[in-house]
Amino acid sequence: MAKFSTEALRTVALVGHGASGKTTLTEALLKAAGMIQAAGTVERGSTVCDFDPIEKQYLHSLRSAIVHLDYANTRTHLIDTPGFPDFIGQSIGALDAVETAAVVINAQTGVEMIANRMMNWAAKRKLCRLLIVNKIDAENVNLPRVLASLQEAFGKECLPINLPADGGKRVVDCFFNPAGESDFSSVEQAHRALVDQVVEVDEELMAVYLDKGEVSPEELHAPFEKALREGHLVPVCFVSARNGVGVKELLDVFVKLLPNPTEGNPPLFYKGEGEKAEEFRSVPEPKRHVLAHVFKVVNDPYVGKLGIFRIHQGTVTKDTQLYIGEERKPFKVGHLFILQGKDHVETPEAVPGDIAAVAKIDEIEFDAVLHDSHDEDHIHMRPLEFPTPMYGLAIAPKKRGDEQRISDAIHKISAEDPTFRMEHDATTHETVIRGLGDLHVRSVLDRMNTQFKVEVSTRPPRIPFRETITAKAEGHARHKKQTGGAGQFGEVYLRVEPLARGEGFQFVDAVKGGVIPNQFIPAVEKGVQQVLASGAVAGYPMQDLRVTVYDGKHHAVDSKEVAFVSAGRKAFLDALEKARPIVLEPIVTVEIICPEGNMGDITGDISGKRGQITGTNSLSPGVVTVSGLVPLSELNGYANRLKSVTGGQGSYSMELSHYEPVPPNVQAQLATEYKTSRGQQEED
Ligand SMILES: Nc1nc2c(ncn2[C@@H]2O[C@H](COP(=O)(O)OP(=O)(O)OP(=O)(O)O)[C@@H](O)[C@H]2O)c(=O)[nH]1
Ligand SMILES: [Mg+2]
Repeated sequence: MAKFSTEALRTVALVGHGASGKTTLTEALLKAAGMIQAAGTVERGSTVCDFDPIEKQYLHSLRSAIVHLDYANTRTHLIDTPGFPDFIGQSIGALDAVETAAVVINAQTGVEMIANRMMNWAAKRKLCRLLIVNKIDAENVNLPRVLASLQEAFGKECLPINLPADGGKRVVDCFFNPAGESDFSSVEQAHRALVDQVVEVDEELMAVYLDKGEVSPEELHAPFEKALREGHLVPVCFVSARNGVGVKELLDVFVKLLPNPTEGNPPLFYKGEGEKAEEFRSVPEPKRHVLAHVFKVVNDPYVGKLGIFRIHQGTVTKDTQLYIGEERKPFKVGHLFILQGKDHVETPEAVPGDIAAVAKIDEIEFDAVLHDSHDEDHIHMRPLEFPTPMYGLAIAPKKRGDEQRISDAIHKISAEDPTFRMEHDATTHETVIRGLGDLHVRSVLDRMNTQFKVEVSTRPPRIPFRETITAKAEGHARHKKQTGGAGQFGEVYLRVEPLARGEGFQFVDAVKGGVIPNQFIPAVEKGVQQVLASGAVAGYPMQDLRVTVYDGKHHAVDSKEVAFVSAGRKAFLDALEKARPIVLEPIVTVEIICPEGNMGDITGDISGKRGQITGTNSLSPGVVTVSGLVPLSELNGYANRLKSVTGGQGSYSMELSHYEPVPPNVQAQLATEYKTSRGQQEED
């Protein structure tokens, strides 16, 4: 197998809205680079990237897939990602493995929600960005309008690097050889606009350009990379993944214009934990110590666990010993792979910029840093912000005795997917799985069924309400016990006060003069925490408050941990009674995709559910997205409701936005339910 140096590598994530054509485009690129004989189609389930049986059934990518294109002495590692909002976690993860985010735009529909989010995400993480307008062959597309809307949405730095010509039968180059006519604007003008934009990042070249009126493509290379890196230029190119127009030209853009790993912005790492962590950037040199980041983990039914990582620094071979995070013992790589969809190809070595994989190393987890020396212990990559999954279903095994197998399956699935989780509610004994939408959770249930051979029944889960306080108050308690031998003594004074929404819980030790000795402060906090977990109104965990312990008493002989735990708990309960506690409910942002004809019903329905519509958007001809803010409790059973309103054509996803107080009648009802259930428990 040919070897590629770091300079000969490119890394690109294809991101963008569902059905914009990313998987089809990957297929066209593989074909154009000579990696496959013929391009498959999503409809026939014959693509390299949508290889999973569930993907073939849904006609959507559900997971990111990795391929490589060897073309013109360059290897491009390409990640095809899902665009459906339910599976956005996979796209976010992929952005951590690449220099360039290539955002695919469907020419039929223009800028859509996920494209928008990905452009912002990529900018925030300082990735180079490329816009690819796909489906230029489709009927009723207005390409000048699409280009204008890209500039409106993402700025004047979005400039075409090629343009459709001959009625969309080919594209003309606007950068290297600007000649000929395009379908809708001047090639010469497009070329000028590009050069003007690029020279702005290089004063010397700007002077030459103003003097001579022209600069060569070679002179432009370094400033071009700089402009990409600084977000000063976002090239736009046109393709039809279906008939191949512009695909070879896109490959040339990858090879000639996209940054190699030494030309991109190196990613941010941290060494150390918490506030003491120091920032640093990896250096993409093959001779340095290894730093690789696991951005994806797959449990493959045939090869077992596969850890997929991007190498940011150093060289990995089959003989390399790698540590996983802080583990003391290394593992030997043994077999090193690069991926082509579901196929693994063994490779002798991987250098900075490579995306590679190892199989059957059980300790490898998503987001782990792999390294080859203890000098690199305690290194983490800047954390990714994944949406909080809110769409939940309570599950129970269909067959008795399946509990363990279900729990194993769910652990494997949630280890792959940071937007999927399982919770066990100790008060209701419910096991709840949570994802970003019904399609997401349904796909997990399908996978449990087909891959892990377990079946579960489902029902709507209890809502994760929270509690907080609305007033400042003071609390006091003395714990004193004198039974036979040594006694127990502890006394605590504390203050509670509300914090802003989302600030969580703070515990402050303001005790002066050692009236509560230092070693007992954790005991006081423990007592407070016990109450925090079970709430003051209706049995829900409390948040957004501060507890300050400011006074107390101890006894030289009788003070014990248990005494301060108990005094802390009682003092906190005392304060809560006066602090006007309330119940908070989760408010979620929902994105509903439905046929245009159902839009009126959907928006009316949302408004009737104490919800608020925040926007509507046309997705593709006849299909719209409706966005809104709705209390989660109002969405129980919404999947069925949407199914009946839209005749099965609708789907929705949601993520946590914030918490808000529930209306007084709901609070009263929750408090009563809680009291009744407690009463019953005591009787039992
Ligand atoms: N006319 C036309 N249709 C295309 C083109 N590219 C893709 N399609 C069609 O668009 C639909 C969606 O294509 P996919 O490749 O699955 O889109 P995707 O972006 O991977 O979708 P997700 O995986 O859901 O994010 C399919 O029916 C394709 O055949 C194109 O260039 N022209
Ligand atoms: Mg796809």
